[in-house]
Amino acid sequence: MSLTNKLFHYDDLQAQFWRTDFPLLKSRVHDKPLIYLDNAATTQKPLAVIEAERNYYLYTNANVHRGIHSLSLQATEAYEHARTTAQHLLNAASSSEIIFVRGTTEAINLVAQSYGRSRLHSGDEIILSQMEHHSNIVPWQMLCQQTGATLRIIPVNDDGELRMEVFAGLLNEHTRLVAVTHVSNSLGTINPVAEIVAQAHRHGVPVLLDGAQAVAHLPVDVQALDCDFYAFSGHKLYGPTGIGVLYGKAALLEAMPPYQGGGDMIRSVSFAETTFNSLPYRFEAGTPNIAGAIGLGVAIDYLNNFDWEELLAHEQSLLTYAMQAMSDIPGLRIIGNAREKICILSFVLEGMHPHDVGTILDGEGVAIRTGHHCNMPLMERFGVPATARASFALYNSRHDVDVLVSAIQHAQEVFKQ
Ligand code: C6P
Repeated sequence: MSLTNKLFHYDDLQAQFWRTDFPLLKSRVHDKPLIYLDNAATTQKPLAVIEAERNYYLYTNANVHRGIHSLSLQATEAYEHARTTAQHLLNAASSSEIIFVRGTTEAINLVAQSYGRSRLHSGDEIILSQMEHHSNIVPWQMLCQQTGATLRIIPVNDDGELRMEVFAGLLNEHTRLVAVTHVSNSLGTINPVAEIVAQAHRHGVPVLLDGAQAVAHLPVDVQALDCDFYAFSGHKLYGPTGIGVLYGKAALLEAMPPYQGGGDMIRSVSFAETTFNSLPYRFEAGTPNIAGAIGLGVAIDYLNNFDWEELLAHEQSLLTYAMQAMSDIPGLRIIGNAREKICILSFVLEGMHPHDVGTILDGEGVAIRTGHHCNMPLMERFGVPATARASFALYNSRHDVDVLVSAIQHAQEVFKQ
């Protein structure tokens, strides 16, 4: 890489410009400029999102779907507008297919307990993959304990890709659901989800996709994918924590029993009987995270200002640059070399525990995540207890990669002494 290339790379200049939208990225850690590379855990928030939440509480705060007073109507309108914005992000056919939840974890638990518990029986099978986050394992294990169903697992190859030939053989007349991640949070692998859905549907099996790591990095079209459920969290998409979306096909959601009981999800209640509200309210019991939903809508609007092609090109060029720079470091092993991946780099350094790497990097102002990343079965697959993980977002640049590389080299020096 020539010096000119490093200094005047177009994507880099763009990213430097984009990062000015994110106030926290101006901060210093241990008196060093913050290099934030923990975006798979949560992204930073643009000022527009922070202000949207603040303005809601300053000017519009009221409960939704309940009052006929002006503030309540305004809050309801803003909340429902956010739902339509999320519908368009996923290209769902109707806003009634968009259910606001706390995040990906709650979305998957909702499907497991509502769809799964009402339909699965002993002898039934659920297919997951070896790269699932615990949020897409534990709810299904709990369901298996409740129903007597069992889990079947799609293995991962040495590069961190799903072994699709094994998946084909796992589908059979006992399969009731496939639940896989769109993008792996540890490996960055982009899974062939359209192919997975097509294969599962040939067996009449519905598919849930965990989109937690996908939505901020790839355009998602649930109608084109034809998936049955799609889950994501707002906070990984430049939005607030505590808000997320479950998309479900209307026909499936209509046939599912409610997940939780309470206010707003009912049509009428007597001590003899309760009748339930229509979609999507039937699955939103109690006062929702109104400010969070509004903030999420603004985060999606923020992302919509970007040209997806430009964004993809930037993040892919950053990935190529980072993969090259990291593989030049002696003693560093990258875990996750899939042909299709987003800019997430998990690595281990010879003779160093990832937690020590993380601590030394923090001293240099570089924020990465270390640990099992809620992927314990995947760590076992690769024979490591933990990895260090650098994960990138639209505001990261080659400069951030350069600082990361120097910080890793510094950590190696410290450990040599
Ligand atoms: N992964 C990470 O550092 P929640 O916590 O509900 O917003 O998201 C859960 C979740 C589900 N699926 C995938 C693929 C994920 O990556 C996550 C969250 C974070 O990798 C926190 S453990």
